[in-house]
Amino acid sequence: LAFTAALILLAYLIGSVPFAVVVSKLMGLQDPRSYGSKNPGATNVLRTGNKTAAALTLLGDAAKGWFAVWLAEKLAPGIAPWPLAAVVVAAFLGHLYPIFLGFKGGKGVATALGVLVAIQPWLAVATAATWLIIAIFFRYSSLASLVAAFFAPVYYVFGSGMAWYAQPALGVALAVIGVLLFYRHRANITRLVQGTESRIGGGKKK
Ligand code: NKO
Repeated sequence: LAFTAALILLAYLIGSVPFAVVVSKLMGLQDPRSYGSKNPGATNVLRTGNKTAAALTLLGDAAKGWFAVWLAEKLAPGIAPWPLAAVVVAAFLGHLYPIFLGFKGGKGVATALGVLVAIQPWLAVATAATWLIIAIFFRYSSLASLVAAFFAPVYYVFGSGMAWYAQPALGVALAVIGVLLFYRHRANITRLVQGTESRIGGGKKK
């Protein structure tokens, strides 16, 4: 049990590494918590116009989610579904409430994508494709994230009935992540409803 607790804590610490802030600092950009949506995430870093920095943020925040889950499975081969689900949620919570940023973190989209890759690569592909389609059609990163967060648990459940080997515990973990993702986007939801949300590609497109 102490070992499981250590794995969960480790996942939380890995999830806590804020790549938006780290990448911005390394590349000499402003702290993403000081402009735009003030969110330490890939979308907000893109608002500087630096696509490389945004891509590295996305890559880093996703990679840490994948790595946290992969490491737990490596350190505890055959880890049971519920402890693994706790590891998954802990990595995600690390990004939302990072110990390294006074517990004020991001919205968890990229990190959620990373844990999906670790859980089931095809689920990650389907969810990322959903994000991309909404982003291309509507040009709102937040809306794309919300739609993807809604569908990821749905895909998991339906996928399990077909080919994917699904665990109820991981389905619950994805639903919890989805709910938290909506909660973290509440200001975005208000802006979407009011029509004041900023679109991808900068500028106020009509
Ligand atoms: O600054 O408030 P903002 O406008 O920046 O940002 C809103 C945005 C915050 O998220 C990010 C990360 C962007 C990542 C883009 C690629 C993600 C593709 C896959 C989505 C996976 C969804 C998670 C499923 C959860 C179960 O939203």
